[in-house]
Amino acid sequence: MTAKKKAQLDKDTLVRMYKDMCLFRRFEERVGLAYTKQKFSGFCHLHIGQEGLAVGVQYALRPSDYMMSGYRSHTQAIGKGISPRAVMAELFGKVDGCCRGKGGSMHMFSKEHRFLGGHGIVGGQTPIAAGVGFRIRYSKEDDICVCYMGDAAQNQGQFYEALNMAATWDLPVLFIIENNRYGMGTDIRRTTSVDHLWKRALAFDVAHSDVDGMNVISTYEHVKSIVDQMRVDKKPYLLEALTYRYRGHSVSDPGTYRTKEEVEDYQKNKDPIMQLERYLLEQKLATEEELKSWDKAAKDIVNDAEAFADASPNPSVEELWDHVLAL
Ligand SMILES: Cc1ncc(C[n+]2csc(CCOP(=O)(O)OP(=O)(O)O)c2C)c(N)n1
Ligand SMILES: [Mg+2]
Repeated sequence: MTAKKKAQLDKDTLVRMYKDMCLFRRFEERVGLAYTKQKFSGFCHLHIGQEGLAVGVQYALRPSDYMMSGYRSHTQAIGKGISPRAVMAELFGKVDGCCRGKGGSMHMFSKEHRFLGGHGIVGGQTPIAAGVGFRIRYSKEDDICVCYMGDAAQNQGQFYEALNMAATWDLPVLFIIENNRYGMGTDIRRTTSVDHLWKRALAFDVAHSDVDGMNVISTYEHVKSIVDQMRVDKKPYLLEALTYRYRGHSVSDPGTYRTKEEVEDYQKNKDPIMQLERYLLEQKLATEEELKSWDKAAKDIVNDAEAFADASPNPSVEELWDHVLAL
């Protein structure tokens, strides 16, 4: 299966995409700041730089589709419908968080929004996604399950088991490798034998391609055509999305494994928000003032989310063992 048919985007959708990318960036910037202010502790992995992919994919889906991801998934969860308030409160370990404060940064989850984690075990979401794909097939639905993973996660054995089962049983799972070129401080070229990660699909005869994940429009158009086809074919697909994270792997990262120039090159020349900004201005779909006001509106949403999370109470001691699986 190839993904050739292009989907057209109207002005309203492009503007909403822009607003969402601003929200995602501002949200993560605030999360980073809140961490340094010790409003929460533990792990914290920011998605800054990768917004074009999150938004492009989200717009290609419908609410009944499933999504799961790794631990860099605060804003993917928001894109899937969990409110910024509930995600921020979850980060702060508060009772109004989407997991009542018991999941934290790596474990955003909402059955209602079909966002099935937030997984801290690298690659751990991939067999679960195959299970969700099986459920969709068993129920004869035409939803799909998007399963994000990192470039390092695709070296995990369980991913190959999941891909094999998905291919053998025709499970509608769209595996998306967020290739941001590094797994913690390790360059992907030091750990992977292939030059393109989509080649991993060849072993299982799974349809595959790559996409420029820094460009929200290309991502949307490409993923939309894949998803539309998957609803008919009901087979898995492996997409390698080329992207880049600006911040460290987590909040404690000396960043010695890459150069300042490399990071700056992405920020100055390939930034997803900047690319859409230019497009909107060139096409006269927005003015400078409008762009600024939309970014300001994004900051307002983040202010509201943080104030909400600050005010939300800690879970009570009495509910310590509620919603916890103890075997
Ligand atoms: C099974 C397992 N092995 C190792 C780790 C430690 N670890 C956490 S993140 C990470 C790197 C993952 O990188 P990648 O998949 O590229 O995702 P990214 O952080 O770039 O989004 C590793 C090795 C883990 N959490 N789980
Ligand atoms: Mg990576």
